[in-house]
Amino acid sequence: MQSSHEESFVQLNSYSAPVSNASTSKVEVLLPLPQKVGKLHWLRATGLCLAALLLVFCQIAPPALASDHQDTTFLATKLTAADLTDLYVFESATDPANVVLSMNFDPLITAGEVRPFDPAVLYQFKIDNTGDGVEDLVLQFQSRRRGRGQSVVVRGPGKPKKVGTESRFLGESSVVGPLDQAFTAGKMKVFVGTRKDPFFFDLEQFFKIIPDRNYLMQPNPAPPLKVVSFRPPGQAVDTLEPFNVHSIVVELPRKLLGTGKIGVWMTTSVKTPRLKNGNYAQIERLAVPALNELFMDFQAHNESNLQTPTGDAANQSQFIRSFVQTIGRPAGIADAVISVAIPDVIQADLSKQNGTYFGTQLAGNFGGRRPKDDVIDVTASVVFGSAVTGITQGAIPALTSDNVGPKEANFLPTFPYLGNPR
Ligand SMILES: [Ca+2]
Ligand SMILES: [Ca+2]
Ligand SMILES: [Ca+2]
Repeated sequence: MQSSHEESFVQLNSYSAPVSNASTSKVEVLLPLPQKVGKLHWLRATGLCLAALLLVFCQIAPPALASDHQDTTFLATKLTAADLTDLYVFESATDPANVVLSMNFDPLITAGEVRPFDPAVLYQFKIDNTGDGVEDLVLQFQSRRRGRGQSVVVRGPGKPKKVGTESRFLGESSVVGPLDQAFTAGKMKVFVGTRKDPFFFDLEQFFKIIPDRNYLMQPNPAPPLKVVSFRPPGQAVDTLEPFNVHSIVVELPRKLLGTGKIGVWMTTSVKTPRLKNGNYAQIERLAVPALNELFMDFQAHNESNLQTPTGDAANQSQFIRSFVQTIGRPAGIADAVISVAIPDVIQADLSKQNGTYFGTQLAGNFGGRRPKDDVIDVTASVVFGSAVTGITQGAIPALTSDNVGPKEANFLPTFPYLGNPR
């Protein structure tokens, strides 16, 4: 934990090129493969011990959660404001000509907690409308002042002065608005404030299934896995139910972003002494939910956060292939995941309606991701079931749903769509 922390901290301050461990890091044996059934009793015993350890650990440590919550030790402990959790891209409920972008960050805000925004962090939606994985438009947000009287500065959408992992402010005029109430910025409706975290997931059980995804369990414990099912309905728990999150929600005319297919991702950036030019340096990026958390070694998150979608085909695909192989499923499963989720951007088709998750790629509709989409079940059904490929070999039906779904009370039917905070 300590070394990972220091590594992240060094990278924030110096942005030394991260050392790639991608070729050597492999997902450990996470699930009992068919040929290992004979060892199941041993694995179960180990699992009980590990579960007991986890229980003890959880009682002395702060909660460890994820969709992409707490995806590196540095973000979880030193700069929670830059910890991105979920990105949503969806059709407006009130105007079919509009699209909505929502970015969540700074997770695990407890009920009633008033957590300030951090003016050191630059938040950006990045939109590629030419299909090359390079942003053509950006939307920028940054809070002003510390303490009482905070406000937020909005810039864009506009053509970035610099693409990639360094950023500068857009040159065009900016709009300043209040926190925690909707305001207008040009043709956009904007909300920046605290919301109920819309993500839902039985993470407690997920960390029993794949404990090395937990930042509190680093370096990767071995041997992981013996638990091979989510909890049944009635016993499954939405671990994120008690928590709020910071959110940026923007509703704007589709035509401001493009006319056809787009890829959207989000980034957080900070100033660093390494950049003498004063540019902001990317510290996290995120788009497709559960991609990093399910397939990627925890230790690789930091490196992935410092990359751009143009590198995903080379860098991310190997983790997906390795994971699928480790759980004993055919390579066709990995091919299916890679075809819809790489590069790591939320795809949407602005010329279409009636979006469904991965619908741009699979169904020719708007695509995108709505706050109520059960992305865990969709992803788990592809990886552990036969949802997309029709491949049944090695399927693990008990892992195809976490048996937690969206709760209506956590959402709003209209802007800003995410429910009021606890
Ligand atoms: Ca994150
Ligand atoms: Ca582009
Ligand atoms: Ca679910």
